[in-house]
Amino acid sequence: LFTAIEMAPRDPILGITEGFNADKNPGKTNLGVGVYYDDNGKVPLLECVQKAEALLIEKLSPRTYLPIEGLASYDKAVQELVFGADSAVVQENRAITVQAIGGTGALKLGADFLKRFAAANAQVWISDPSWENHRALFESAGFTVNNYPYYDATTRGVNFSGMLDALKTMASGSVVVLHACCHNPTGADLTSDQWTQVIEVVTQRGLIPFLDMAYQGFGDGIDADGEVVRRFAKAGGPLFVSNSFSKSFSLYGERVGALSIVAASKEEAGRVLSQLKRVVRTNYSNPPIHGGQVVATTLASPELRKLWEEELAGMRVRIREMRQLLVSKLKEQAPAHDFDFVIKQRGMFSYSGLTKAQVERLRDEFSIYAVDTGRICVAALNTKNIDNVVAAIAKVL
Ligand code: PLP
Ligand code: TYF
Repeated sequence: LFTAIEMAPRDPILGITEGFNADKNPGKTNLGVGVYYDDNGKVPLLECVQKAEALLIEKLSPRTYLPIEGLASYDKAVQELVFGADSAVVQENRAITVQAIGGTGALKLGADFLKRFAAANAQVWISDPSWENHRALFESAGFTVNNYPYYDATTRGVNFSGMLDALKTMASGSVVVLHACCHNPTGADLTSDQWTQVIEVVTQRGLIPFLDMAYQGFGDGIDADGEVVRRFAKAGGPLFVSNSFSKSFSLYGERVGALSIVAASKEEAGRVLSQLKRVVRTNYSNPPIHGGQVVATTLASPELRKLWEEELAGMRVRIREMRQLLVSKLKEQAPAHDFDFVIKQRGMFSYSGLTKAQVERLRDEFSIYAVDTGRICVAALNTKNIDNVVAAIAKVL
């Protein structure tokens, strides 16, 4: 059975961490994986999470199976966070939400569901470039996956006309994966005006929007980042939304995410949910309990929710400060190069413009790890490592 099995390629991003872990240089820096580190280079354990966990320990409840769709209080909290408590889709019970194993699990549930129920010839479109796993997830569900133009290396922004033209040529019923905010890997987001045009074309052409929101709160704020989802929901279904609390609650290893689907009526939503539960059941039966409880407890308590919002704002602001600092220090050390675009980018990442050869030199000569595409995780920069990183970048430019 195993003799002919070939070695699978490493995940291009998670593979970097393997290399980083093996590096013996004490001054090493990992700007590869999308994880938020605090100014001391540590992954934070948020205070709201600690308090929610203390409350859960006080109660010490048995670990029964959760319902297939997850914790009801969690699903409700997710809906309100993603769509807004007063939104029509929530009020009219047209949105259904199931807890998922991280944002990845949510995407996989959506992909499996769509493979079953979308038109047999429906194809999937993802941005060029996109998070590596988007293609793999939809392909593994059986879809043909195409790219629509997205990043323009010359302007270091979005090739919006290219994107819009591509949307206009897609067959009705195509699935379009869109990053709701904080585009991974480029950091380049659409403007509000551009979203208006995208929503118009998607609606007119009968495309199926699949919004992936893994970084709500890291762009301009929780509500500001969720605005795109609300606007799509207003435009009418069908709509798929995957969201993740890995980054916004710093709960990476707990695997907390959700998939929400907007249908045309309460009755339709009920049928959709029944089929989605079937997808869950045949994959993992029902989700794990702890992470969902932590998030639900935090969001349900006014005090803990306020604390979460403050802590998330703290992460967002620190990343912005690192963007500013990176640019101002690079201005001193590499004045011939313009890095002002880094300030305009949103979320954890920057498509830095560094070439593969430059990334290799950063790694081999300076133990600084980035993605081959030049993507760096700005959220891994801090006041202690930034001088070292800037000096190294200036040397390899
Ligand atoms: N979607 C995007 C765009 C991401 O960057 C990530 C990052 O991990 C995910 C989905 C997956 O989220 P999770 O880590 O919660 O599975
Ligand atoms: O893009 C990133 O770095 C994060 C983390 O297979 C990640 O989204 C990377 C690769 C992967 C899963 C998560």
